[in-house]
Amino acid sequence: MQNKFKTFKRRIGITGLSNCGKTVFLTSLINHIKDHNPNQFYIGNPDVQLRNFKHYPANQLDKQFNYEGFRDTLVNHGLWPEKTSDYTFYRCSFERSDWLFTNIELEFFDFPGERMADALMLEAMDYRMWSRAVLHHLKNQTEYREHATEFFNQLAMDSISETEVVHAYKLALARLILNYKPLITPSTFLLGIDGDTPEIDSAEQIASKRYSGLNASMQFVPLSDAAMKKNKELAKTFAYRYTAYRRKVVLPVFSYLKNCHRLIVLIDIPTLLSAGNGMYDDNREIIEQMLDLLDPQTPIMWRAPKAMLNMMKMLTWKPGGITRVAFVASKADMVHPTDFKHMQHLLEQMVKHYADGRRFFKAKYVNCSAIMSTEVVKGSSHMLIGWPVFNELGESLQPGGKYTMFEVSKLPQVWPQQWKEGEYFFTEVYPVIPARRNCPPKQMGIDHVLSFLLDESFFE
Ligand SMILES: Nc1nc2c(ncn2[C@@H]2O[C@H](COP(=O)(O)OP(=O)(O)O)[C@@H](O)[C@H]2O)c(=O)[nH]1
Ligand SMILES: [Mg+2]
Repeated sequence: MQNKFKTFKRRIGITGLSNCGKTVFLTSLINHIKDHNPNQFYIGNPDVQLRNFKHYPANQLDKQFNYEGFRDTLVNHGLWPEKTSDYTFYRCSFERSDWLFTNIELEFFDFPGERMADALMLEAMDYRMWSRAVLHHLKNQTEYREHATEFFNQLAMDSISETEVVHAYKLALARLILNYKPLITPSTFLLGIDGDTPEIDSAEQIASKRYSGLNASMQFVPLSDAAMKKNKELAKTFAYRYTAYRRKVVLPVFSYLKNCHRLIVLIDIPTLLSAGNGMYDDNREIIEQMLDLLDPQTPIMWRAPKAMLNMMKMLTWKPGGITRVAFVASKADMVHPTDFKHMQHLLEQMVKHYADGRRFFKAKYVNCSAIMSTEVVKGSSHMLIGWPVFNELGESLQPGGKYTMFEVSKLPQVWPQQWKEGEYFFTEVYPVIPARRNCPPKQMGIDHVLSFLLDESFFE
């Protein structure tokens, strides 16, 4: 590191809905950078080697990405990593053999897409504006409205009871979760700051166990203008709790995100197909909202002065602003390889039209499997082999059991106009990962993503 003249320092956000594979993706990526084997992980061309890896503590000490712990869980327990925190950081430096004068330093920021549902709380949005926007959304979309009848009845009352209105709102949120609709706010109801998610249960049970706010005594829900007028004290209380939530949960994630230079957006196509079109719609909306929010309204051409500035003070962080986005179809090993082409098409159909209309970043579309955990059955186009997590009866199986053959759905060529939960089926498997610590797992596509993100034109 000492004998290089400059450092390529970039912040990279990794996002996607909870459970789409962010933690596994980053664990595998770090493993491949750290213990690089050019035969398994191409950067630019097969001769390029990554070396001199160093790990540094990230700025927020309580939000470190626990790479060693996650890898240990994978190898020694044969399990996928546990959820620990809603967002984390990982910072490292390394060199690539074809960059003679430049060292690389990256900070990864892994954060859940669900937080985008709180984007309404940004940009000078106060409690009243947030309430209006949420109620508008709830009222005008049938899939949302039908779950919120009791809540709207509560709002129409002359004197609103805090307990009842909070419970009615939470009941609506719980029903949305049970219908795979992740676009709900306050988003901690679905994904807590410790990374916790609700257990699958009745809507009543979920509503009584989760909070619509920071904690049990800091809950708030949206109130209509009329309801605020009639219930001034309650509106004041909710406004106070809203502000505390915004400061603690929303601002840290969004302000860091605005300073990122690259973004990796993971889209879990097997889960979207299994869950039905409601989840697809929400996931797309979440991605679009995020990119709208990140749009600096500055076409790439106008970034030249910034680029000059950056070249002059070569060792500081480049000014924030996302210039490259990798859209990743994750868990590709859950579909049959004969469907990889369709998988990539589905990914592009979902976001390309939107991304093409945004000129502030370059986009790439990649199928990825962070840890290839299945193999194909010779001669078949719909059978895979792996260690299933459940048997046909839905009972849990232990890791390290029998390698089993199972059938998976064929992917459609285009997203159907509508589809129901369970129409498509993919089998969850345990990870297959080498025990030797400097031997990274078999991957697909992550190297393309890293190559794309390390590349940069003058105007970026
Ligand atoms: N087959 C397969 N499953 C994966 C892969 N990556 C993630 N998964 C599955 O997706 C689950 C969630 O992954 P995780 O990285 O924790 O998701 P996060 O919530 O987005 O961080 C894991 O428990 C695995 O079941 C992969 O590369 N292949
Ligand atoms: Mg995670």
